[in-house]
Amino acid sequence: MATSLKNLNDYNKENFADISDKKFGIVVAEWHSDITDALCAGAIDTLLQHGAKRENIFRNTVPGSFELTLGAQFLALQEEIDAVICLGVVIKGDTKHDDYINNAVANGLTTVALKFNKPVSFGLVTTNTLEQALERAGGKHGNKGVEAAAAAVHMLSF
Ligand code: RBF
Repeated sequence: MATSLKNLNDYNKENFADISDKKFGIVVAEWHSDITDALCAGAIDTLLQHGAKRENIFRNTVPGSFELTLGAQFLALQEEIDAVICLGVVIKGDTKHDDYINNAVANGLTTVALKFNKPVSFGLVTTNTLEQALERAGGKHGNKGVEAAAAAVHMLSF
């Protein structure tokens, strides 16, 4: 699906299942919210393009990316939710906070997916700079929200 320097919407949609009755929970971190809002817009557009109904897409916010895991768990617990899409941006700073957050989110979301047996997408943009994050939220490196939503739809077709 994704490769560098490519705009990333060239996955094969034809094999995807009908998602017109599927319900999606989206969890959006509020840190760098201008960027996470763009990721979320890309995710929602993608779900709609694949046939999801707007009223079946539920957007929730959490303070920061570290909280994506618990937000995902709250949603995955709800029986009617078929898949969860998690979106955040973590930018490297002077300390190792990014490592701790990124690893916690990757491990946490994996655990939630396996515990609830539901797709939980990892839409966490982890970059060295703000510019690199913008490039991945509708810029020259595509929109990782689009990819996270497409991954959820793909997994519902498994
Ligand atoms: N949350 C993000 O979503 N992106 C960040 O880049 C980010 N940087 C942080 C840097 C530091 C030093 C700390 C302490 C937190 C940061 N957070 C960031 C917030 C984190 O995900 C979480 O919301 C808070 O630590 C509260 O649990």
